[in-house]
Amino acid sequence: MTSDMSRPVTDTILNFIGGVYRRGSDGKTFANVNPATGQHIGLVHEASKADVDAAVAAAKTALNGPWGRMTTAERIKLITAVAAEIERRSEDFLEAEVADTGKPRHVASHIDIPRGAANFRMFADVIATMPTESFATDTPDGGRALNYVARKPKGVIAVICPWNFPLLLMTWKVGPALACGNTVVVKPSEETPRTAALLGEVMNAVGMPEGVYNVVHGFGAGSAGEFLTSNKDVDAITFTGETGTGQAIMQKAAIGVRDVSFELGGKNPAIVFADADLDKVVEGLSRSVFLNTGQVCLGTERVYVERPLFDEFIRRMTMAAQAFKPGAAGDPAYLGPLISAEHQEKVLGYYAKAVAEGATVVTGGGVPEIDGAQGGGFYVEPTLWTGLAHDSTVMREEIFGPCCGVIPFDAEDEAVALANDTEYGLCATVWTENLSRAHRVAAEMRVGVCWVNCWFLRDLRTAFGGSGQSGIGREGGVHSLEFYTEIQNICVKL
Ligand code: NAD
Ligand code: 6OD
Repeated sequence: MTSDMSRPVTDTILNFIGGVYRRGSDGKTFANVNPATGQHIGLVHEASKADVDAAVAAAKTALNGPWGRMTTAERIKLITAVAAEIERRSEDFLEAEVADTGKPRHVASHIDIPRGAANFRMFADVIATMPTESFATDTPDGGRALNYVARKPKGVIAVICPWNFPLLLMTWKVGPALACGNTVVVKPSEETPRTAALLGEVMNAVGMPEGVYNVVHGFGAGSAGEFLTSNKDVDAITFTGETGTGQAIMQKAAIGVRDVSFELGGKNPAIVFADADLDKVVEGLSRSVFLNTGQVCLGTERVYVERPLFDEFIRRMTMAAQAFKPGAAGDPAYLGPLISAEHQEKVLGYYAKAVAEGATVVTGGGVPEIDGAQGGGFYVEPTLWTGLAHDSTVMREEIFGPCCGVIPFDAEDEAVALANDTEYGLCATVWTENLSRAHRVAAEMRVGVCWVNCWFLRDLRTAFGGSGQSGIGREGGVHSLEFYTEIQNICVKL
């Protein structure tokens, strides 16, 4: 294996193993593409099986080395320093994230990068204040025993990430994993390797012991993703991505009966009641449908609107959709590209399917005309459909694009039944000014998260995750500690 200390986020994107940047040992590379232009902007060095095994070995060694011997206070200090260093280098992270995803700078600077830092700081705080359980137990001989809980790191955690919020979703796992004393091997998406690589520089800058944080680049099956999940020294796997990929990873996790935490796909509904404040609804849904060009697992792709509000809702949402300008880089109303040509083709396939299934295309439905360098980018128009049957393909399958189908309803129980009629269960939004109805309907939603009169309003202490095929387990606040620690009960006879 050759080592190379050159910057990982220029045109050469390297693996980070045992504190050192490395090319892949078998010399394979793949192109890094800017989705806003379609241009090749870098070369990613793919990790071989030997490289992935070396990363896991480095992570295992670190567990038994200085990292494993540190006090919680020492670890918290380092993790807090990571947060501060991300903030100090926020412009570098911003540049890296925008280059990989093509997303508007204002999205990355308001969401992705600040959350990258917050994910470390928040879990350092959680671990610092976490109580443990204890019981005074009566014993059969009339004496007493003390039962208490010791929380230990689980070991080497594999962190497998998607491309839509690369730094945010990666650090959402790495922050708590490190706070709990584990070490990690991260496999970022092949589409978005830069911020994971850049985080290696941050780790070295703050003096994180080598091997605590490792990054291997590559693809899924037959590549770094599968090499990582197949390595028996990986103690647990945390994954964010498609439900089908989760199923493949679960099969690997079964070998050695390893624990998994999964955040998967969704087909999230919104229910809009006639008593809702339409200004709030349009503001909220134009974010939940179009933010990040619809590439948000929490995004809304099904909207059920109470009939008296339906026409006005469509009129207002159409104006909101048309206000987005695909490709106008720098503008606050800029709608970025989809992540790849392949994803653009998939989304356009659904656009065609919607028409074939009888949809009325209220607005959008195609590829925008864009001049200049961005003409080569992977853009689609923000799109609204009416007239679709509830059981049409487009209303059932996750599209992951800037689009939604809108269906009218007449009664509350009808809306609840329609919203819950899905194999997914990630999130829902409910829009009403009626307080009793808000609580009643929210409680009936079969989802991990239900937002009322808002969307993607995050408090990192809350349980986050999906029901049904949207995931396994919950992360966030103390819930993350359930996954990233092994609980031991110690019983002391007094
Ligand atoms: P994906 O499942 O295609 O890929 C995710 C990661 O898994 C990538 O790093 C990929 O290389 C890796 N991978 C693929 N096959 C693998 C295999 N067999 N073994 C090991 N690793 C493998 O997902 P994506 O296209 O990157 O992301 C979009 C999907 O992610 C959407 O379905 C979206 O809903 C979901 N998502 C869910 C959440 C959530 O919180 N629930 C958040 C973001 C994205
Ligand atoms: O905010 C989070 O913690 C989180 N996991 C967001 C997921 C976004 C999906 O695209």
